[in-house]
Amino acid sequence: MLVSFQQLDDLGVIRIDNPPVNALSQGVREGICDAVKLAQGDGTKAIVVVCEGRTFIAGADINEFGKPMQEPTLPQVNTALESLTKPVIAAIHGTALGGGFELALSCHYRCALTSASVGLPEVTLGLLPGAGGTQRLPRLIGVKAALDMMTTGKKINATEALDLGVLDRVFDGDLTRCAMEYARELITEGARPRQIRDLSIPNDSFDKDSFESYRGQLNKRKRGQEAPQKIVSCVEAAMGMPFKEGLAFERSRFMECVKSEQSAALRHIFFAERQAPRVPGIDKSVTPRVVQRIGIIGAGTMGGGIAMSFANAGIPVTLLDSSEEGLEKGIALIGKNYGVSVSKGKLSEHQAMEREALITGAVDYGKLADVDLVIEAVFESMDVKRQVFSRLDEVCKQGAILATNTSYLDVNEIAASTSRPQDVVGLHFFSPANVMRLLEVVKAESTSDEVVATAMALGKRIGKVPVLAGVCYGFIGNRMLRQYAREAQLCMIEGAEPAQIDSVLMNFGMAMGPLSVGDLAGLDIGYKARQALTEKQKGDPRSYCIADALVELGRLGQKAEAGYYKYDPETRARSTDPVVLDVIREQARKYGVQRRALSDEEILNRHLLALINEGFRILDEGIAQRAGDIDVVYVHGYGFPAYRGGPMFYAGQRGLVNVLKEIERLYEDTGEPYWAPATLLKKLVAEDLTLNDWIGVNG
Ligand code: 3H9
Repeated sequence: MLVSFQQLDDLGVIRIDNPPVNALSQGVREGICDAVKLAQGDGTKAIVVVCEGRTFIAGADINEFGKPMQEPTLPQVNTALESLTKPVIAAIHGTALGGGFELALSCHYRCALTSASVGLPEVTLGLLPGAGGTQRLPRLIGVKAALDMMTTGKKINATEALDLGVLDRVFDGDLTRCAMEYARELITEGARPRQIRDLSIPNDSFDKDSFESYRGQLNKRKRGQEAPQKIVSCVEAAMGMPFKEGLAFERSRFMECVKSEQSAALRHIFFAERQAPRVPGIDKSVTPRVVQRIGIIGAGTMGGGIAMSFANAGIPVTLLDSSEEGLEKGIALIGKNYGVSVSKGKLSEHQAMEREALITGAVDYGKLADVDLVIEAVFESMDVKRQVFSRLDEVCKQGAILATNTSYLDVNEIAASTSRPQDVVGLHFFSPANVMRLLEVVKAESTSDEVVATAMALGKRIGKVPVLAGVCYGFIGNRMLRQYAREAQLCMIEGAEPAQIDSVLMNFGMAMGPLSVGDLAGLDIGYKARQALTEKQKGDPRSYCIADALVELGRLGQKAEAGYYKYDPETRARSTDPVVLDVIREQARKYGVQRRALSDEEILNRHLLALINEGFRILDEGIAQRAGDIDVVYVHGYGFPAYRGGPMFYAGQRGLVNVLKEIERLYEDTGEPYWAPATLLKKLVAEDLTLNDWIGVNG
């Protein structure tokens, strides 16, 4: 039974039981309405609302969005609860999120376990709180605090909620018992139903200018997103309209959001993230290995960041470097990074110390004898990697997993340098590794299912989104990036300035433009990698000649204060550099490229279509398990705007027929093999299928 009502002496208990997270499906909403009717009619003096399982209600049922809405709606449920004529107390454990928190706000009193938290994460789904949250929360805690909670979507813990006045009581122990005691206390005191809708927001708490400036900040913080601005409008309405009208205003903005492409995209990412760690081919009987201690080889920026990821999850790490000096530098950088987190208030001194203490330095491979999993993060050279892995093969215990953080190299070849290729896997972290959520788990030919299952489980344990990838040059993310980066170079040599290219992609919503990314990472990295390739492997010289010429001029990017842009040494502000424009023109002359003006539309299309076409190939070859995995890779590893759902979802939104037509046109215009439309894309269009249909067919 999804919802039950029970009378216990003078108290009524509404109990919700809809695993896994008590989402407010239609059945739950109906059940609550029925329970409210019973509660109103019986002889009880107060009503307690509790949930079974691991959490209070985690929100509306996200699966229902995009389908026809069924009554009773959540605002109707909340109005019914709020209108009860005896005190209603929400008893919260786990997380009361979204519609779940809004339901709690419709109760007259709120109590919670100290371990609980509350929040309105709708904005992360391209939505706004649509069941009275935008109207009730500002009445309860004031405009600024309510706006901050709703536009960031961040949860607050029970103590903060108590301080803000969101909760009336917190306790440890048995929640239902404590909540019932609290309810009896309220009855004894003669407490009345306390409806938030009757509270008023002081008129002077936020004026027109404050709203304008808040909107301006949001334009930067939530660039391109519609829901945050609508949240501000709803709160303005809460200040200017009677409650009922405010609710109607909120409802219509909410419905606009539900129907928006942005929300569809963010909901797609929500489910894709949760699906990504699942590997259908692995038998259910396969259990992940126990991982208690990690070894990391290479104390550089990457190795240090990986070490922090594990320490942050409470897992001890042995960080090994080939030199004492390298190790000291690496450990010092980790200390500095934790220091920054403390100074920003993200960690307490104590937490930072605890985490640092979990990382032990070593220069002797013997110290890795007992680790359960070791990750190599050394220089990107097959010779070096092979040496490291044969050494690991000698020192690591049987059953230890040997992982490489390589970005491009062949994991099969690395595995072959050990006597236990079944235990070798790629664990590709993204820089900065302690921040970026993506983890590509690269399955080589011999990698065992048990090792893949362990890597997926471990990735989740350290808060990453693990995505399975097959072996190929660059796996999923970097293989696609190559196509995208090529278009940036070609657009430049054909006539666009770096600033135009970057601003087109920023306006689309990318976290950074491709050329700014190059400057940040350092242009020497790609340069060095190219030096190791043959002319044939390097491909069309027009796709790297400008980058090479800049490096040869010492323009290595931000660290040299000069790359595609020049950088102010004090402020690091970037500006266009005429020297770069000269370099571009010179390279165009050298390769006989006739320069012309490129439209923003052309630049955007070429970059996105290059990603999409390669994405289809990757899917067809089985390098990625599903289109959603590719989207997760691009959103969490490459700054693709989540509100556009990732490149594959975006392709679907544009219509696969249109995408194919545009790629065919580029192929016709250029004759370049990389613009040959991907076979899978052609097949889907020919059979009038969507990417979802294809996944359905191929499991
Ligand atoms: C809303 O409330 C709108 C209202 O303002 C207005 C309405 C009119 N619905 O994350 P997990 C599934 S918008 C459906 O792995 P955890 C999830 O897909 C909503 N399903 O667990 C997964 O399924 P599966 C606002 C949901 O312990 C399973 O539950 N609320 C929902 O790591 C376990 O999830 C939110 O945005 C849902 N609402 O984290 C909260 N939530 O096993 C979204 C979860 O088949 N949820 N599922 O893959 C969360 O943030 C996390 O799930 C939570 C638990 C913190 C609750």
